[in-house]
Amino acid sequence: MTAPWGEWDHVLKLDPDKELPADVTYDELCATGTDAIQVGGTTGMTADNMSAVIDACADHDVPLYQEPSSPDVVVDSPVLSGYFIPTVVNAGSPFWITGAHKEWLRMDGDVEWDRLATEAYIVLNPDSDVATYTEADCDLEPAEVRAYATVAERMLGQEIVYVEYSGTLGEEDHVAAAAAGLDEATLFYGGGIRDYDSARSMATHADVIVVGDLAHDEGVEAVRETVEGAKDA
Ligand code: 1GP
Repeated sequence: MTAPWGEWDHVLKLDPDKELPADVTYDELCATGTDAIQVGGTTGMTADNMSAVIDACADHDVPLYQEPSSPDVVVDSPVLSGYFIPTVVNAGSPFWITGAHKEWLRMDGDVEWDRLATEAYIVLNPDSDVATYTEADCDLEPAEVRAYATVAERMLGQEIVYVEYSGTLGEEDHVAAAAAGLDEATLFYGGGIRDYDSARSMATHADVIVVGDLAHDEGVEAVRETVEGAKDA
């Protein structure tokens, strides 16, 4: 059976620590045509602010996933379709590879495994919060990105590989290299998608485009354009 994300082109990632523009509602963002909403962020995450965004999106039939950045912010909610559990394969600190996961399982012995999807990040923007936090080695050649993608899929059994340029548009040859390293995992790309063209070009390499800051900076129409770009690729 194909995983749901195997059918997706576009994901909207909403950061509970960031405001929406004054005239924008979560309802409108859920109705942009995006295939799924992911609730997550790197800094300022709490179970309360995560829950507020999850609840605000609950009445829509777009699939809703939480991406917890640490064990203490996992929200147990029936309105969630599931959870994306991130691992940063090029992290400098092992905490972000297996340490946080070990702490989570130590704290919560009753994990619903069939609601979890594993997601291997390759973090490539050295100026991003996620790179700083995880002490990621972002200085990678395309061949190294390709090898990391294969390690994630073949050796770590990850269902999703996520090339992450959070905050800036990435190098297409690095995204293409990740795609070349995968057979079965779904390739997500995120970072600096601001319009139709950037969505469309990254979607020629990645299976799924993730759009984040644009929703918080520009609002509904801009997000809708990226949905069109991702779907047209
Ligand atoms: C962040 O990859 C996502 O985790 C999206 O990045 O905020 O730059 O769109 P942007």
